[in-house]
Amino acid sequence: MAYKRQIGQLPIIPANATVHNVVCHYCIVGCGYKAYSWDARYEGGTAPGENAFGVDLSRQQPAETAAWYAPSMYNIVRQNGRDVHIVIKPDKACVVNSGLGSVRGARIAEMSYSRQRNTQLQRLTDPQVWRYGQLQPTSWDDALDLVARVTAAVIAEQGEDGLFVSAFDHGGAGGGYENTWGTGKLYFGAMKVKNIRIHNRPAYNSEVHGSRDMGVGELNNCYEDAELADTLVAVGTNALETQTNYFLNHWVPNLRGTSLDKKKAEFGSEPVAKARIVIVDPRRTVTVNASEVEAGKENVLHLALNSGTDLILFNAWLTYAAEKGWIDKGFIAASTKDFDKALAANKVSVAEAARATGLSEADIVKAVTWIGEPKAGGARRRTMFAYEKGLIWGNDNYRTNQALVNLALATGNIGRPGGGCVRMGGHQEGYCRPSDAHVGRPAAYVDKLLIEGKGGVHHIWGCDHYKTTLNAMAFKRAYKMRTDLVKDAMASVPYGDRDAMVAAILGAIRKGGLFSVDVDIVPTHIGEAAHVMLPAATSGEMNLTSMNGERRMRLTERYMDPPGQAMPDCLIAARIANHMERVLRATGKAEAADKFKGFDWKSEEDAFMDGYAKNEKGGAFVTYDRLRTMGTNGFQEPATAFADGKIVGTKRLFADGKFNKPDGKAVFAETRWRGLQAPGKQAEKDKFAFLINNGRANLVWQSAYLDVENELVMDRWPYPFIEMNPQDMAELGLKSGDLVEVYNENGSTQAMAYPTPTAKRKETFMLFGFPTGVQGNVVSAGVNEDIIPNYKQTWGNIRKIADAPEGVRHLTFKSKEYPA
Ligand SMILES: Nc1nc2c(c(=O)[nH]1)N[C@H]1C(S)=C(S)[C@@H](COP(=O)(O)OP(=O)(O)OC[C@H]3O[C@@H](n4cnc5c(=O)[nH]c(N)nc54)[C@H](O)[C@@H]3O)O[C@H]1N2
Ligand SMILES: Nc1nc2c(c(=O)[nH]1)N[C@H]1C(S)=C(S)[C@@H](COP(=O)(O)OP(=O)(O)OC[C@H]3O[C@@H](n4cnc5c(=O)[nH]c(N)nc54)[C@H](O)[C@@H]3O)O[C@H]1N2
Ligand code: SF4
Ligand SMILES: [Mo]
Repeated sequence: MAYKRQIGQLPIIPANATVHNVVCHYCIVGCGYKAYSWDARYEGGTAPGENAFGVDLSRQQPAETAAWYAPSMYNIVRQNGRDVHIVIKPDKACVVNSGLGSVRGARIAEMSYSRQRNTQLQRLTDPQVWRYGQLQPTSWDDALDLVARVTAAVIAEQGEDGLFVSAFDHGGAGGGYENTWGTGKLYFGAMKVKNIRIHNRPAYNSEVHGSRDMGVGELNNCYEDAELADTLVAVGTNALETQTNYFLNHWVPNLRGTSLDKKKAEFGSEPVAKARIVIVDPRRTVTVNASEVEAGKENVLHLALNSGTDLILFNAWLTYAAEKGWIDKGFIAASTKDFDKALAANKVSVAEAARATGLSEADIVKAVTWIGEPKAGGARRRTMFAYEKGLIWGNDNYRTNQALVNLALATGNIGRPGGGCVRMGGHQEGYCRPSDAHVGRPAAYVDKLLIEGKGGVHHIWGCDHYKTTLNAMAFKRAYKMRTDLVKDAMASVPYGDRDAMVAAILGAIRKGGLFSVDVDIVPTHIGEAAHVMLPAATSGEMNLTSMNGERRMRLTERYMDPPGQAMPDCLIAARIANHMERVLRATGKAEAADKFKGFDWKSEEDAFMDGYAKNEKGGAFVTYDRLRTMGTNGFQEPATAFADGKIVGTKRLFADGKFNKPDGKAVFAETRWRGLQAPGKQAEKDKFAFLINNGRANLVWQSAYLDVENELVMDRWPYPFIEMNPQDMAELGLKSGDLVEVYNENGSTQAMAYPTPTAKRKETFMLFGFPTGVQGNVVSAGVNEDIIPNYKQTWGNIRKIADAPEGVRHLTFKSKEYPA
């Protein structure tokens, strides 16, 4: 029984509704939306002059009309203290999505805080502190005084290395240029914090050091390149589910052949045809299915390689392409270095690669032929390489990333139309911080240090390690023990006696305790351990800038009030700085106090002007006002000028053949294959029966922090699914929907068995980061030399826990694929 919204009628958007620019705050794609709002006491009419669409709504509208919205796009929220109707619908004029929504983005409105319609009432409204055995509401000044006093005391005793930080580094909700600058100025400007980690990995590093060290920034093309390419190569990205409208609006036209006119216009006499696609992924995804339906099976090559063996495949492709002469000699000579050296070091035969990957030699050759063989008349084939978490969180991240960039450079595909070697992306981007050079490389393995009892105070910004980190079970065990020590100490003194309270907390910290401050928008799982919870405002409740996967920067305008006392993260960071300054000055530390000056921002715009405008390349051309007029199309970073009332951007990086190196030359890398690289992974594979591959599903956004309060999502996925081959299920005595335990030496978790006939024997795929079953519990602590986690290569055993529970019995276990 599917969930149905009990809505019979929706209000008509009046002609005079207020319109705000919105960028969907979920995934990297950053689809354009418009928020229409108007006073809750009235609505528009059906006459063309009475509604925002300017059409006669008393008549049946045509298919695919834009004069329409769905119940999920509607809510009643507060705006400047008044109730307003709000409709947040995809913007047809946005070049990113051309009016498409997705099963996530089309729910922005119903995922907003509304006391009137009881949505997202879980949102944090007031600062909370641990008092009398539980979290209790308080004022900002009271909460921040405690945070500043404990933080200053820990620093006095342990130095700045005693302050541990976990922080988002991205755009969209829980990020944006304003908020990365706010947190960055606090921890890297006022302080030089070294024990800091990013929201999705246990250290402060890059997901793509490999590409960057070669001089190749990772978001180097534009979405249009996917419409122009002859061949698309997708590595470890399930784009239909995870970069949905990028795939639907820019890949599918090329797969269908409907972007041929664009190709002809761009390439003149060069032969063009609809795209072929090579998909490298150990499992058959719905992206493979969709590509086959749209392009025809003959144009899709799914390489279902053994988990973690991408590197040797890419080396074999490079070797083969070079032998065949399918390389761009002119480009290699003019714009790169060390090609011959890398080629010699990385030499791998097709036969060797076939053995390691489990693929057929014929398929390996077919793929590289699609990638590199010149077109009729000798024109260079245009190939776009795209990768995401199957590579980034995969075996030997650094070298695998480099091996793919090697191939893209060798075939002359970076900086040119129809090319690119790019991350598909996760969240939007919005990174703007003072230098992180003091962190060093490799950066501190923060989770490990926390487990070992290091540090005295932990500030957490918009991440929930209890659901999303690696080695999560060990992390939670240690974290709970350490924070419980502090809670027990806090219970021993009256809360109002601040001196005694700080002394008690410090006493517990000396015994191994940890004081935890969590800045979030909802109660988190790690927040169960927190002593202070601070309520953040999120996208739409503040003005927020970010860029998408083609560096397209936009401003999401504030269209509603934040809940209660919630504030933008940048202003929370500023208020922490203010309190640090005050506390330090009061204790006679004037010099230390002075470092916390410069946080007198009154609004997020102040933070933007202090951060982005002064520090980012092209930032001087960008203001809120200018972004507002650029609407949902914005411009592509970096900005290069402001002319004729518009910010001028950059369509592709490296179009001039100059890369991010002092001499402008990209450097080929030596990327020898070394098997499963992270310590302990091979032994885990040898010991346990099942691959526990893991990742995302279309319906669910990240750790389901908002979805937990959404019936549509929780009705479909009350427990995380684990896709299993039906024969494996039969051998374990499992029926559809039965609950299983997944376990290994790292820990255990649970999931709901989802029969998947296309799944390979002994290879499962589990939804990651889910509140009712955390896949990270069974992911080992093994990382690469830059402390990049290896979530995807995990092996474990599976056993039945129980028959499908009540909440599961009504679910369908049909195939997720759609027929041709
Ligand atoms: N096993 C396994 N683990 C993984 C991965 C995997 O593939 N497999 N993937 C990794 C990846 S790529 C990622 S990105 C991470 C995600 O890991 P996390 O970043 O820890 O999880 P999220 O659910 O994205 O969001 C974290 C929190 O941000 C809060 N939040 C949202 N908006 C705001 C805001 O405006 N301000 C503040 N202060 N908080 C806000 C949410 O309420 C939520 O509690 O997981 C990583 N972990
Ligand atoms: N619906 C939805 N969309 C999202 C998100 C979400 O939570 N929900 N999160 C966003 C974020 S933060 C991120 S980082 C992105 C992630 O976007 P993706 O990387 O596309 O998502 P994942 O499902 O984590 O992993 C992609 C694929 O990697 C494959 N894989 C596993 N092991 C290997 C391997 O050894 N080699 C190769 N080649 N592939 C392998 C998996 O089978 C999986 O199909 O999605 C973003 N978009
Ligand atoms: S594809 Fe991504 S950005 Fe676009 S609507 Fe969906 S979740 Fe939002
Ligand atoms: Mo991510």
